[in-house]
Amino acid sequence: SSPDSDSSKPELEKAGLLNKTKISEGGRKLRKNWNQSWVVLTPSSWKPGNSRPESSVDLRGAQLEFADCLSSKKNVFKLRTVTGNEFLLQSETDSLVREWYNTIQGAGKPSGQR
Ligand code: I3P
Repeated sequence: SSPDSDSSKPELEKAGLLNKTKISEGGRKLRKNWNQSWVVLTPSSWKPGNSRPESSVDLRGAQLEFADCLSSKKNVFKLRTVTGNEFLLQSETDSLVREWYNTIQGAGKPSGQR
């Protein structure tokens, strides 16, 4: 194994800029407020050290679907958590959105099903 796989360090799986808006909270519809966000995907064992996430989302059991019909923007997908919170995520870069979709899709499943 490489020096990078030092188990004392949290393993960062993916990070980048995406446009994000929350569209519902516990099943209740919210008014869209698109913002560019720095999105970091981390293992569930991860604990914030010096970084202070503005918000975090538990992806276990989350459902994803492409949802261009829910926005005037292109490359939009919807993330729905088991608690009924819904987010739209978007980027102008098609390939980037597909990468995030696939990575989040894998992260929300039990490891045997990825
Ligand atoms: C919303 C804003 C959003 C837009 C949304 C509008 O207006 O323009 O960007 O979503 O469309 O309602 P406001 O700023 O007055 O709240 P998209 O960019 O995703 O299209 P929607 O109501 O059709 O979702």
